[in-house]
Amino acid sequence: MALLPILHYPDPRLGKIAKAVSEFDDRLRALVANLAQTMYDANGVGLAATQVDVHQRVIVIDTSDSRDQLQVFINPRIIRASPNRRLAEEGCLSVPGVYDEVERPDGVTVEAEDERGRTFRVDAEELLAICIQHEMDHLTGKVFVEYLSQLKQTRIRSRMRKLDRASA
Ligand code: K1U
Ligand code: ZN
Repeated sequence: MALLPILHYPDPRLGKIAKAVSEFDDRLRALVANLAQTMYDANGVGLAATQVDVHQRVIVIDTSDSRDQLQVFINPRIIRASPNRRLAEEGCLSVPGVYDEVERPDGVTVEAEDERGRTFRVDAEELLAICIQHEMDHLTGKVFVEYLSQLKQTRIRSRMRKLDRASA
């Protein structure tokens, strides 16, 4: 297993659209293992392949307190979204140190494949529902700060560029 470098906003590679996975092979399973290790190492609750510059529709999530309930979603699609929306605080490993509120449906049903290509469905609420939607946005090139005002986005971009220059 390996730790993968996480891209930082506003890196243009975060804007790429991921392609559907068609081969459920050892290479895919190695990517999933590396994504999971990278997420746990960074203390995140989710990670999308886009964030490590791999443009395939793969996400990993673990919202458990015990950090031993990994969920893997390959080619995820939302088949039901609640009409009720909720504002909740989000963060992102690609935008370290930035937290802000985003409004999203408060529940979703997601269909996806697992690492062996088997289709399953999950009814998600609360943090899991937020996290699935946030990670699926990454797969279409969208970072959560793009829901915020232009003023906030400009400030965040400038702050992130300074941070990345300081750590270079
Ligand atoms: O970078 C990512 O996409 C992972 C991200 C997932 C996420 C967390 C919370 C709301 C939406 C999406 C994180 O893991 S951010 C760090 C974190 O652990 C966290 C931040 C805010 C609330 C709960 C957890
Ligand atoms: Zn994110």
